[in-house]
Amino acid sequence: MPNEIRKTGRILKAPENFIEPQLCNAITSDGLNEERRGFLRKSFLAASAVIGSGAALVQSAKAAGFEGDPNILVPTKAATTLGNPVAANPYGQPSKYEKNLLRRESPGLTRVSAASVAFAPLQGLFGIITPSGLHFERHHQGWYDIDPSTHRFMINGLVKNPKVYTMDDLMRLPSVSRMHFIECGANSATEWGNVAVPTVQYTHGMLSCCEFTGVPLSVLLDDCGFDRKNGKFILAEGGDGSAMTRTIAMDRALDDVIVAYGMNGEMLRPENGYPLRLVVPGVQGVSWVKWLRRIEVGDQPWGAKDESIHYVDLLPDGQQRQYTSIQECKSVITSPSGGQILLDKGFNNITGLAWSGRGKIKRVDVSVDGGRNWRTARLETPILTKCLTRFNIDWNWDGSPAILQSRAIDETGYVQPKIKQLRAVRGTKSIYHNNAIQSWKVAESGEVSNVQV
Ligand SMILES: Nc1nc2c(c(=O)[nH]1)N[C@H]1C(S)=C(S)[C@@H](COP(=O)(O)O)O[C@H]1N2
Ligand SMILES: [Mo]
Repeated sequence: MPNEIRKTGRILKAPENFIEPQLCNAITSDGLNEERRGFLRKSFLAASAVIGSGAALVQSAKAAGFEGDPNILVPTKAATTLGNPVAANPYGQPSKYEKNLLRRESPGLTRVSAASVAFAPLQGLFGIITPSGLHFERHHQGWYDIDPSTHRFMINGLVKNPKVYTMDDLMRLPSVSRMHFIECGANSATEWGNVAVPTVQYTHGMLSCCEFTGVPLSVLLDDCGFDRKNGKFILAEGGDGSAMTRTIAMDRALDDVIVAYGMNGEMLRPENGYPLRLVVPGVQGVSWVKWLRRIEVGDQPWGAKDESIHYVDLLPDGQQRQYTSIQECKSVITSPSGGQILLDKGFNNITGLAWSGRGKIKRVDVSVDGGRNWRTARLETPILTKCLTRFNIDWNWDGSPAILQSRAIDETGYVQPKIKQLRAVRGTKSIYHNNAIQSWKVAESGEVSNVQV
């Protein structure tokens, strides 16, 4: 890494990551208020001053004839004492210095009893896998920690042998492990109305990506002898009080849907459907039914409440788009992103995520001038189908205002649209399926904010 990068490449994390949660009250849907902004800048400067005081050490290290990194010479506590014993934390936890990297409720949304959403802190995550404890949460009626020994899963309807499975029954069957993203259909909903919530956590944080393990649904449907002629749809039903049911077409059900119990190498977390959830790759989150207790095979769609009243898109001509299940190709720059601050001109890595419900990501372009010029970003491996793909691109910030955007293209050739293009077809009344290009404005001061261009 060239030296100048080390000297100038500093992006401060969004305020939420390093200030106490209660101070986040100052962050509203309008961003930071003036007083808070001043306070944060002062804290940044204080933090830089501490880092800067290493200069004296460099002097004495040089005097001692040491040419390398003087920090190696510091007799730190870690280098001179016995460490903590093994298994002091039998279940490992993040460092105490990371305690502010949390899923959070949006300042722009009100909670309706237990039914709410907690967003994943995309600005603080690396690579493509979401740590289980930071996976976003969306519950229509709160979450449960269901005893797996009492949980039952039934398949009925147009099948020869309706069956009820225990968790033990399921875990004896052939299993697969696959990495897939899950995105709530309402992710980026606030952008339809240009609410401009302050950070990427709230614009795009109803998005996560994990390795899921479970039994292919096709294996279970075969096991029950489903009616291959008339069985055209399945209904998935959750065990919570929200009466969450979703219709899924049979060709999709037989393709890559998983009845999953595992997430990131261990059992699902209770918030994410423990002990059983449906994984429907590429399809909006609502179909990924949690606390899954029943699948019915039928010959036509059910038109349940969550597919006839909710999760439909109101179009300008008054019609509704229904069963708009697939999450179209989308991307977002996660750093630098809203709420972060660039402290210096010079080299800054731009990084983000791209995904498509229709397959693999083929290319991501990045613009730093609001979409006039585009450069192709580096895609990091692995590049998997219906999975997040991480991209990176070099950027030398000259200190003048900039507008950062990313534009993803998937293997079908579909190009992520601008917000204006999307509005021209879909209007402004939608809540769901906003996959428009996101713009982050970098001000001369280095502050990054959410804008629409
Ligand atoms: N049983 C049940 N399944 C559910 C829900 C729910 O409230 N109850 N919420 C759905 C919605 S709208 C989404 S976006 C995803 C969220 O999954 P997560 O909480 O694991 O992120 O679960 C879906 N499955
Ligand atoms: Mo959702």
